[in-house]
Amino acid sequence: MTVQNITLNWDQLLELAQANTTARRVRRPGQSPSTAPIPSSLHKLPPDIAPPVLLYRDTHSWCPFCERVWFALEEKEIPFETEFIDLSNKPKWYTDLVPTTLVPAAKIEGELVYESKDILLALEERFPETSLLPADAEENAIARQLIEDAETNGFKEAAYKFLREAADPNDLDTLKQSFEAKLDELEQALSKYPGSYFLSTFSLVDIMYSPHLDRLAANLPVYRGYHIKENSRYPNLNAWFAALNDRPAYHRVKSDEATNNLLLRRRWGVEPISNPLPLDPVLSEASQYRAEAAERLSDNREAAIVDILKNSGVQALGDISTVKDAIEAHLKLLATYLLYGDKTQLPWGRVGGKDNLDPAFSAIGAITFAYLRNRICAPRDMSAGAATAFRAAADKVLASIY
Ligand SMILES: N[C@@H](CCC(=O)N[C@@H](CS)C(=O)NCC(=O)O)C(=O)O
Repeated sequence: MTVQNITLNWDQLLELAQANTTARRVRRPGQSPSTAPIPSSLHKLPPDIAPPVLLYRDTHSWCPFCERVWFALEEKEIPFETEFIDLSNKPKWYTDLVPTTLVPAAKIEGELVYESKDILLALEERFPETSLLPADAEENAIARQLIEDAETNGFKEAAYKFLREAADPNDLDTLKQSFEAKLDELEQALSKYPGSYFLSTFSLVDIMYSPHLDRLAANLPVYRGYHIKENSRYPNLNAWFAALNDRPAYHRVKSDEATNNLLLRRRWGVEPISNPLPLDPVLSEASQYRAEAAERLSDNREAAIVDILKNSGVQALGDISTVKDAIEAHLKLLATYLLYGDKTQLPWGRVGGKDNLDPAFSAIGAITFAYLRNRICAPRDMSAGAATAFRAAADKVLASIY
């Protein structure tokens, strides 16, 4: 059976995908982003009650400081609403509202709080039930100090200097040493309590560091040839990453390595020294992530097609309805392949076979896959695991159509 011979329509593909994943998003037609995650605790509220927290965050879910707040809201199981702020064109009402004009900001039961650290502490104050600060008074004081330190100890600055600053090789070595000295401090701090976290339990201290350490662990190998993960100098940090990986809330809010790597180049212009798209083979093949990727593609295909038509350059290859049909046929092929995996054979040739006489048809498919593979962004469009599975499947189908 080849994947082209499975002729499910979009509704059938969506139904099959939804039978294999519980992940869902809301559609936001005509808006950016075109879909948004559903906070996992929203269902706890009666339909006519407004959530107690409104989070203002960046449209593309790239901001590490917003990720901190989102992580805490998910861990604490607080129902919340999100207002997306376009950072390239901040609305006046937002810059009037928030003195720093930065994201994140939040309204907690109507009261405005800004600065990620202050939002985290305010959430603890208002919602003490699922606490992310230790109950023990002494440890609680240490936690508060570590939270302050995370903002002032120079770790972030040393790390991003090493990562982003164009420098000659000698400078780079000095920047690396300063970064390692700071990372050694975190490695030490992680040895103070039994268990893998900064304190005796998971806490706001872990949340303060996780978005930054995640980005660095993805970016440094590709842009500086430097590894935090699997580096024997940092056993505690590696145990910490492994412990985070067991937390469902973390998987809802984190981005994948490819998103982080593509973003660094786009946003900061840093040149990679190796492949920015390494794809974890386990995540790539995991059936629940393949189903989530297929669900996203089937449910959000209309917005995807509009985006591909507008931004990939594919329009040059024919009249709009022919191009649109070719995009759609290839997207269906990808959704089917995501769902059926190795139970099917890929086309290994032009889609549509000899009957398809339009030579542009497969070219449109190739552009569609190449564009989407780089365009998908986690967790804006789908979870990190689903984004990895999506990119891996797009690569495989792309390789098969010529
Ligand atoms: N110290 C702030 C930093 C927030 C921050 O830098 N946000 C960035 C996005 S990652 C931002 O709003 N940038 C928009 C701008 O600079 O205009 C916090 O912790 O909340």
